[in-house]
Amino acid sequence: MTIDTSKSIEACAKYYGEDEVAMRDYLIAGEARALALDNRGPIRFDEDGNLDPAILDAYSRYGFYIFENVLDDAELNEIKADLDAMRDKFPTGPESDVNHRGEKALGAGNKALNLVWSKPLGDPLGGTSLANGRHEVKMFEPEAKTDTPAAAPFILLGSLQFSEACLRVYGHPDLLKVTEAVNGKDFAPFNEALFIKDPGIGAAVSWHQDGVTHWDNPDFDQDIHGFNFMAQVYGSTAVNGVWVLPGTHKQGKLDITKLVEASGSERLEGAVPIVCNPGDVAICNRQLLHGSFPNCGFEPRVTVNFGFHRRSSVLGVAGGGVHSDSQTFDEKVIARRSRTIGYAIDARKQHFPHETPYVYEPFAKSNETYAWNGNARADLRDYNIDDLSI
Ligand SMILES: O=C(O)CCC(=O)C(=O)O
Repeated sequence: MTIDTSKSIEACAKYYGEDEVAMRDYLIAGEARALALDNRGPIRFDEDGNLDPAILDAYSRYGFYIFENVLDDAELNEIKADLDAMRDKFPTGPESDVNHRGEKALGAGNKALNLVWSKPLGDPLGGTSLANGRHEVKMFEPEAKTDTPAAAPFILLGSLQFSEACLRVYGHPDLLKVTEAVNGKDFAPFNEALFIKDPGIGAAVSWHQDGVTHWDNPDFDQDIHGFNFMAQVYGSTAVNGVWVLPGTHKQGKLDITKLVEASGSERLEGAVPIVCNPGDVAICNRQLLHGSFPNCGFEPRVTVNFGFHRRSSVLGVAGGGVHSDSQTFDEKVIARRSRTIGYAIDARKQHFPHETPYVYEPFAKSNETYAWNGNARADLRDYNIDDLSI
């Protein structure tokens, strides 16, 4: 790990009042435990192009794995430039449709939800019925400094329509090969988002498991709710990163309230942070118990989040209604939603002509082709209405 978190850990712990020492010790111990796990390294394939089984083993054991150095500095700089451009278009606040220059804001007039805000260092989901009530417990909400803005940008949904650099990450050939190794060659999309955790204001995401649909499915297994890739633009640390409880993706639906009670606080025993350098991409099982504390440190985190499912997990299934209005995901909906994969592969091919582009089997079989151009850009508007939310 190249990020020195010692100053941020001290600063963060101070926000926790009488729990200062407990929080500091928890962050330090969690970071050490995370770095001792054997679940990180470059994406490795054998001569036949199959993902190294040791990676799949570790992913299966812990429920997450960190692929190191997937995005180089040039690609990260392009993402950062897009982030700057998007922020320039952010509405001035939660109820606003205009940016700081009074121009139409990013996502204004869209049907689907885009930018979600929080109070600084808040936990907008914890202990509420939002997102199917899956965030059972309210995290401690530290008092932000007085000079912070009234609202903090938190999650940007439907992100591929706003950033070509993020679209190109979505079409990354090695990540898509990892996807087929986990979900099969006919994998289907889930959703895409940016998680924005600005220093001193970035909000918490309370402990939760993502899935809402298949917990009682007779065919339930550890991969039935799919996974998320979490590409790190600035890195991810014990202070600002997602924490996970390794192995819980195999344990069915957990009683989070009980776990918090048993640990005596939201500092769940045995949990570890997903520690990444800039350019690393974590894969995180959606059933793994996970969450993040508010960012009380000095380093920013922006996660380029995008997930995939097995086709059998979504085909014919009634959507859970968390990321999009509920609808039954028939072949037509899945095909429509999958156009993001086609556009992403072509956008990446145009930008990185030296790479071998990923071949997505469902398109190869149906002879569908997708070109990334002005029409495609317009076609992506509101694409997230069809997020395959399960
Ligand atoms: O990035 C975060 O803080 C939370 C991510 C998360 O909860 C998710 O991807 O499901």
